[in-house]
Amino acid sequence: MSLTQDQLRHFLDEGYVIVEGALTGDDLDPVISGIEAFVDERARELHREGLISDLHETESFERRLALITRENAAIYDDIDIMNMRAEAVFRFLGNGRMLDLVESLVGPEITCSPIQHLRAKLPEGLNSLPGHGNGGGTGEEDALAARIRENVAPWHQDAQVHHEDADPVFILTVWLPLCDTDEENGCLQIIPRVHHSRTVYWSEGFGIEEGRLPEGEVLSLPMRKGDVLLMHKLIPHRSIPNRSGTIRWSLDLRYQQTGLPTGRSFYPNFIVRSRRHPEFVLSDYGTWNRGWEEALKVTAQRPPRKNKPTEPTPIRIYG
Ligand SMILES: O=C(O)CCC(=O)C(=O)O
Repeated sequence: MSLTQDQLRHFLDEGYVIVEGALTGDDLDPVISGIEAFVDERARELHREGLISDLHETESFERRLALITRENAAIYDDIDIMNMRAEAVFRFLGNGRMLDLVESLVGPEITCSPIQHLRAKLPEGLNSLPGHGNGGGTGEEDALAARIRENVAPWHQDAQVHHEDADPVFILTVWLPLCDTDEENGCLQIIPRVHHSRTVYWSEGFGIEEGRLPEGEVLSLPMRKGDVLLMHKLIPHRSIPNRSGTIRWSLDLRYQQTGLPTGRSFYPNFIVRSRRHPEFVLSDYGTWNRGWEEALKVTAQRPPRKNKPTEPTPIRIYG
């Protein structure tokens, strides 16, 4: 379903809208099964190689990877979309129900941006969760604590995460949890309405220090599995620590009008919907998979943006 007039108005006024219950088990279960299969296969490899002592195979989707990561972070390190490259996730990037919402804002010619992440947001207290294997007060424990801290996104606008060529492009963020999320397990927080000022609030290049945040109320966005958040790229947002005992799984994807720069020219984008040229829609998983494989061979580390202002920058966005 397209956005309703009220939802459209909410997005235009507030810079975001949550569409409750937009997705069902039919949409999300294959994604979760794809991730579970990846975790299971890799866990068995690590176990065979003696790198983990317990498969944790009876644990839930929200706990298993956390317990494995406590012993060995190799699977966690590869969990992001472009590293894992699960076919189920590729299929989901073109999910019709999600794209109907996206089309309301981006139009009928839609490209999937390579700025896309699967996040397994680990529990802050992972080392003290009951169960087998932990960092044991060693350097490994410190490394794990550092990984958990990295997983808490600081205040930023998504306009800060792409290169200069996409500054004028309207890129829509689509954020969705794969489990219910709230303030306990690290939901998103945003400052609504900031997009009206058409400014990127840089601090030392990326992120926004608390003292430099634009004024406005901070809203926590608890969401249920199946809800979808659509967000303007100028809305400041962050995620808060995960104080629960389970992983907060989520996807953050970006879509834009076809033919415009993505701000990540070195990584593959692809057409997910075209009313004018449906034959250009990429439905071949192998092409997508190889595209990322080749791109990551050439550019394993994303090069930083050259022009990283430290002062707020007025911005003109077309479309
Ligand atoms: O999911 C999170 O924890 C952070 C997501 C985020 O910052 C983003 O989508 O830009």
